[in-house]
Amino acid sequence: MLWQPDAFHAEKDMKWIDEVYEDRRFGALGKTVFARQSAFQNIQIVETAALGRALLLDGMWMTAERDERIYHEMLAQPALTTAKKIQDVLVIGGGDGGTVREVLRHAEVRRCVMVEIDGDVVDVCQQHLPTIGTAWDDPRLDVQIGDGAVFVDSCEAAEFDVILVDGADPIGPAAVLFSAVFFGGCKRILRPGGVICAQGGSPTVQAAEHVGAIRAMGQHFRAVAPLYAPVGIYPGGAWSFIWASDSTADPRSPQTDRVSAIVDGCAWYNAEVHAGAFAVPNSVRAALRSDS
Ligand code: SPD
Repeated sequence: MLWQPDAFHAEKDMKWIDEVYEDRRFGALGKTVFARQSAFQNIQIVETAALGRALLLDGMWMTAERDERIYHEMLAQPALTTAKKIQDVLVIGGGDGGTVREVLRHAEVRRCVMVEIDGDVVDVCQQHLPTIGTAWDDPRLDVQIGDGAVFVDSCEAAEFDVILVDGADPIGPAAVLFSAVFFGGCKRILRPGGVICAQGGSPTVQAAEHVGAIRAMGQHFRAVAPLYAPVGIYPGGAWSFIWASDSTADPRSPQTDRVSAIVDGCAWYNAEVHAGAFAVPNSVRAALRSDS
């Protein structure tokens, strides 16, 4: 039997809010405090009982105040601590501002360009999720509203040291951000020693998409290494990121000075977490060995 909201939550008008993914539901008890249909998607802000305020796009959980730091740290910091240089950083997506916040914690970063397709997401998150996007006023940040794939094609070759792909799920407007064509474009605009890291979906609930993205990156980069972290609000709870580079740097060995510069402010990330996160589950290894 479904657990029902108790009197405390019922009085606050809290109901079950679920992301329906294929034949399963992933939910939290909460109350919708804002909803808008943008040109691209439905944007919903929910006050949850367990995780603070959260953002859903087209009914899919994107971020929540009390577990966003794990996601944003693990998307950004393994790339930022292993790239040769981190002067110029490109973030594709990431309209809640959590990823650029992580980037701009590094004093070495000179310029961070964020390209988000849906300007309404940025506006809504600035208004409703100010604890996530805390770096909007940083003068090194250049926010551009537009299609990330088109932006990549418009860049000069070797323009960025790090690219972080913080797209939504591989359905709808973000599907292109999982394609080999897109990753080929990213390779063109990365400098020697540069690193790309993309959110890679759930290794369990979205196993095919996850493995497909690893393969797509492998078509273009000499080294591809998935890494994993728990993000409780996402389908399956286990989440992935895919690190790739043409450099010979070991993805498991971060530069200690860069880690030291940011580690005290991290909720999850540290040098040991970094190394351990690159352990690849057997199910993913087996899928990568298979033909399809
Ligand atoms: N299923 C959720 C996938 C989330 C990817 N990015 C979310 C944006 C967080 N900055």
